[in-house]
Amino acid sequence: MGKSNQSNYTNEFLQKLYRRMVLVREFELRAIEERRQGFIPGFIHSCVGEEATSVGACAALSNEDVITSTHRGHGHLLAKGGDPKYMMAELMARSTGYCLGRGGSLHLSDFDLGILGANGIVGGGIPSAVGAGLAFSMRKEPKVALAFFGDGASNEGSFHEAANLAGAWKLPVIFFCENNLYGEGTPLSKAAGISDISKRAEGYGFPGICIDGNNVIAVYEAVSEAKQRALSGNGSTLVEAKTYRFRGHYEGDPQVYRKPGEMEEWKKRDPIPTFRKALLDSGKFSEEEIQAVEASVQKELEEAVQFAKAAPMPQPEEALAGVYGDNHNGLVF
Ligand SMILES: Cc1ncc(C[n+]2csc(CCOP(=O)(O)OP(=O)(O)O)c2C)c(N)n1
Ligand SMILES: [Mg+2]
Repeated sequence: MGKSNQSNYTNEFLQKLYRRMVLVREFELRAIEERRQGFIPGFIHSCVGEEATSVGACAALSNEDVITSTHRGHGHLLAKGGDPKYMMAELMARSTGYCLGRGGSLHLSDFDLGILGANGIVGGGIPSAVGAGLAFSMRKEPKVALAFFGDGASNEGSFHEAANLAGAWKLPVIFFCENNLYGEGTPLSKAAGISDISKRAEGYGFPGICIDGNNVIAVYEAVSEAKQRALSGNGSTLVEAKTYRFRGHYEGDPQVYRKPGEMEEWKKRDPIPTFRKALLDSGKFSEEEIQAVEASVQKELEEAVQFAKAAPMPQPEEALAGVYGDNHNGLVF
């Protein structure tokens, strides 16, 4: 049995991976539609096309492990077990959202699930993950911190400084680069002198590996190995997952920068239909079983949207809740 072969895994695990990928995709499409109808203020940076990276990576982590996310964070949250109800409510600026409706898409977090936060600052989450890794190391806790970031973020000083410390101190950190070939409208070839971000790991004294980010099993296996390395005291790993986003950098992006035919080529490798076909071809799942999973996602999302729309916006008198120390004014985060 070769590596990255789904026949090595239980049906329950495979179904979990498939359901989570469908949940991420459908959450994004629903959020885009709700925004179009005026229910979601602000920007949406969707991760449509990149579902295998978040889902594969988080499947290798436990609740105790932590992640830091990015501006394209919905998939990271859902993959780590984030609740679509509180996410949708936050996107709709409702008081029942993850941040009581004050943060929106870019500030989703759930500390109980080890989700230290989405982040509007490119590269901003990486040093936080290294800080968490340092805490685990000092307390001798068997946990890892995984930082999601993009190819664009890997050119930021924050990445290099954080990676340097993680290498020097052999911290239990997984640097997980989602290389979708672009930072906003700038192709990686115009922003860096290398095409494989994973090569940068050598400069910091830990391994870097490059994988197919559209293959959820390959992602899961790479992160599992990196986690094992970290928990054995051997320090960090840089995992570079090559992938592609199927929508604009943000909703409304005219996308004039894409190469002709590039999208069509990547769509042939769409992570969700590819995995769906593999599940059916394996004979482990019937078409009806797969459709039941897909229907259950739609039901969950419908409930999330209704939950969000039923809630009020935050009221002006609540503005200071959660700003100072323990003074939450009775509101619970
Ligand atoms: C420090 C900082 N610089 C610039 C920006 C504007 N900006 C937002 S997203 C983005 C591109 C990030 O590209 P990448 O890291 O590859 O992530 P992707 O959007 O491709 O997922 C930029 C430049 C920002 N938010 N923060
Ligand atoms: Mg990018």
